[in-house]
Amino acid sequence: MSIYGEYEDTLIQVKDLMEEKLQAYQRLVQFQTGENAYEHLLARIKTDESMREKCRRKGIPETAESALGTLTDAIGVRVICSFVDDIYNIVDYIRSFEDCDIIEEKDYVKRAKPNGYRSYHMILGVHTKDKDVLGRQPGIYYVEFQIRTIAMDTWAALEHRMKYKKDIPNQEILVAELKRVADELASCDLSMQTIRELITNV
Ligand code: 0O2
Repeated sequence: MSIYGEYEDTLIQVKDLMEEKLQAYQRLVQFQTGENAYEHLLARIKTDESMREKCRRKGIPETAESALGTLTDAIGVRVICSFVDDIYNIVDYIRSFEDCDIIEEKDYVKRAKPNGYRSYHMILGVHTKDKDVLGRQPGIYYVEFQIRTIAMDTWAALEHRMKYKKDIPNQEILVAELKRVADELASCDLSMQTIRELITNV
């Protein structure tokens, strides 16, 4: 039995709904401007194994209550954009969703983490007609959004891999190098944004 138990079907429905909303937004922006709202979209439900591992890491029981009531990233949606401005347009669009509460927002684009990590994070509480793990009906299912540029995403993927490779020599040098690259990529993102504006305003 999956850690999500009887709530798994609703979890899938909420994930699909978020995906559909963002796909509809992509179509709308393409129709209105001829450009993409984002480059690609990745929506997933955290696997049973990863969720159990996260519960153990956080020192909480491996239960549906922990996975869906305490933790908020059972449903994860990652939106990858070409330009920094697109991130904020998507954030505004997500803020406009009906029957959803914004639980948390973290702007690691404007305020990068000390290691150089950049991304916009949002946790949404999506209201459903189905019961949730805490017995509420309408229920609330959490969704974690990570919205970032292609450059930010490439960096995060590499840095994530490094975290799991504990035996890498000269860790400090690598951490400093990664931070330097993150700042350079952020500077490139800004330049790309400026070039886009210059082209658009011709
Ligand atoms: P996993 O395995 O990806 O789910 P906080 O306690 O508020 O400081 P919290 O709760 O981890 O931090 O929230 P935050 O900072 O919004 O991070 C949520 C997720 O963003 C993380 O999930 C990562 O996926 C990603 N993330 C955050 N910081 C970094 C970073 O420095 N590097 C990379 N590569 N990804 C990051 P989890 O729970 O850490 O793990």
